[in-house]
Amino acid sequence: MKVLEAKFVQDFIKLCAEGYRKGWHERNGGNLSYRIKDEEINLIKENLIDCDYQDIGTEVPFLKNEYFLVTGSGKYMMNVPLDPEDNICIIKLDETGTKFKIVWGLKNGGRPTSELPSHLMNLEVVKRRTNDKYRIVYHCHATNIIALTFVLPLKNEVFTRELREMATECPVVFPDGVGVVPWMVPGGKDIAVATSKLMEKFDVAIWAHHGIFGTGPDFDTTFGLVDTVEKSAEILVKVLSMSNTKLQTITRENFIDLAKDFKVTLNEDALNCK
Ligand code: 2HA
Ligand code: ZN
Repeated sequence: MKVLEAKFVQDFIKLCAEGYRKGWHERNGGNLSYRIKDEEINLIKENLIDCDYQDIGTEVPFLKNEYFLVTGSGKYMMNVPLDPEDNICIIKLDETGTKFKIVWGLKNGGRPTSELPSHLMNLEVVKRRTNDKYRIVYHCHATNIIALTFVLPLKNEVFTRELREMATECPVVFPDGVGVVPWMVPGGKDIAVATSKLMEKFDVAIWAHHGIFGTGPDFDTTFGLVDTVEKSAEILVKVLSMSNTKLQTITRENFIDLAKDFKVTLNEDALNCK
């Protein structure tokens, strides 16, 4: 099978296009990675090429020998559907989990996303945490979430409570809440370590004054998660723009009732935070 005919590649491209349509990917902003299943790589194996290994810039031994589909560094999400082979690539990790090689794509040269250390460290943490279920890490520059990082305290429980309060389905979509990374230099190991620590607990990490990282088992769930978080952030921005007091809201007791009916366990720190 040709690489571009594979369902996971089509789904990857669709997410890039949808994120761009949302306005979350100005210029080369944002990136996406997918940990490819064995049966998926077997379908396209005849198209893969060999080349030299390069350093990842961090260690991810739990992902050794695995294959990933990732966006290219400096590439625009806008262009992914128009010419996938120039904008995305498949990489394979070596047997130590410290090096990668490009085995397909980036046909005019280039490197995987500048945030590769964050993507791989997050994918390693969530692979372990979910017993192999989670395979996607998506980073975008969602406008309203970024705006909130200038006015809310950069605390996990505050962001979780504020976002949850804005949309009834939030506690069901992200019962564990969201984590927040203070402003850090992007692209390196330090921010990757800080983000992956949060991914031990949360499916969402917000980078102050920068954007959001979401993770999940498949493309729709991961995109839906980020979309829900950003929708709540948009409502909160509108509420804060109209008034600094709420006349009514979803109360702590309401959340407890919701959690009981929907059979989810809500993060207690956020529930008790006022
Ligand atoms: O330009 O979003 O964080 C890609 C990015 C870096
Ligand atoms: Zn970014």
